[in-house]
Amino acid sequence: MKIYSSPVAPSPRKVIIFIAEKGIENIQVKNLDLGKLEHKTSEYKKIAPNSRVPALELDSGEIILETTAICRYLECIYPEPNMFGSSPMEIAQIEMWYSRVSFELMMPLMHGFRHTHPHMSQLENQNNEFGIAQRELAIKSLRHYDEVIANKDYISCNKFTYADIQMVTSLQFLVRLNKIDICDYSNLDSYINNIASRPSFTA
Ligand SMILES: N[C@@H](CCC(=O)N[C@@H](CS)C(=O)NCC(=O)O)C(=O)O
Repeated sequence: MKIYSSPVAPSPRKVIIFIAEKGIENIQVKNLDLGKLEHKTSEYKKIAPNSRVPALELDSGEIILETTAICRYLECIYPEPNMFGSSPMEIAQIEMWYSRVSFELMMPLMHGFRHTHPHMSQLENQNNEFGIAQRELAIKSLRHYDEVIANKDYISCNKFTYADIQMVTSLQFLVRLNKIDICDYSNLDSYINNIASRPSFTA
């Protein structure tokens, strides 16, 4: 198998962390330079018509796009360690936290960055006013999640799951790009440092 990735991009990083947590060894990493628009070439568009990373290419030549779809596929093939839940309640809890973190925390942070940061002007049809409003929403959400994560090591099920990968990679990447200091959210800061000390996060 081959994973199309990019070293600084948070979406493929989630897959790289997931692969490391699972100890999967038969996936070759092919890095693209997004700054040089290597993901916009006609060659890569044959693999990912939406010009996004990650993309997983199977040995059969079949392609899977979307971070979570790729991780779910890998979880089916390599079930241990389990990261999407085992019991019906665990599966629901992890999905719930993954979705909540994505929509309440990651989305406003992402729009705040994509719509205001000068580096994103070549990739995004920017709307500065929208970006500033999203950044304000993100700050409210950070305050809320700082309380949610107080006295918890993991966001869901008292164990490391895909929801933690989503939460920590998003926060690590997007908070500073919104010129927000994570030290102002001490519970989130401790949580991130704890999760990021896992070997998979330096893979
Ligand atoms: N929903 C997609 C998002 C993928 C995505 O947006 N990837 C970014 C890198 S983190 C990308 O390829 N950006 C290129 C661009 O915006 O042109 C997923 O979860 O895989």
